Amino acid sequence: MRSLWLLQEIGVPFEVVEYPFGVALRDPAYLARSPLGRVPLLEDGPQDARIHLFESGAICEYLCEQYDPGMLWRWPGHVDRPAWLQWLHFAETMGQHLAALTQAHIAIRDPADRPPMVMKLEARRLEKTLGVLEDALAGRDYLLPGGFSAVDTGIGWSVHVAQWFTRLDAFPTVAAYHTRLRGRAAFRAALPGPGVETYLTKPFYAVPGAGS
Ligand SMILES: N[C@@H](CCC(=O)N[C@@H](CS)C(=O)NCC(=O)O)C(=O)O
Repeated sequence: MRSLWLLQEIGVPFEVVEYPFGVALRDPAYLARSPLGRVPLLEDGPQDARIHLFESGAICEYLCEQYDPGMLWRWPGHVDRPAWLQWLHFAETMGQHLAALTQAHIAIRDPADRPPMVMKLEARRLEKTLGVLEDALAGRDYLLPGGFSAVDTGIGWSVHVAQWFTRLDAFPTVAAYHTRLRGRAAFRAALPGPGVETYLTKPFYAVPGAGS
């Protein structure tokens, strides 16, 4: 989703090929291009010089370098370059906690096998990352002083998914940032359309025994 959102923000034409979680991602032809069998996978360039990228942070940087006219990227030497890199990779730190929570609450099918301690710990660690954002966003609309950039798609998507596992009300500045991001036409254009199956089927995933 963060790659789709960025593509929409850049405005470059693209084609989406959907691979449902499960056997489609274990197909040898797919694994030859994305060896962990995960999404996203970006393919670009002519057939005789095709590139394949299977890490969303790398996809973000590549798309900015190749296609952004200068609004979303902060290139080497730019005054905001260090902060741009910081948030580009912090999105993956958040993604690790979201992946652990998704695994514990959703991917493990049998509730008896789900690990409440992991859910609790990862929710707390996710909240720590939201606390970092709460401070970083104080007094500004987006992560960088120069305004909206590609790193807001990476971090913004993590914030968006975080609301399924923790209450954003505890982080009012982050909640306002989330509202601001959701108002962007490119964000809305990237969301799954009606009828598309997503894995987040409940309104909220509470730790069992910890209330809602
Ligand atoms: N660090 C990778 C994470 C990729 C990843 O874990 N993707 C998930 C979906 S968000 C996936 O494909 N999961 C399917 C699986 O693990 O089988 C990235 O940011 O691209």
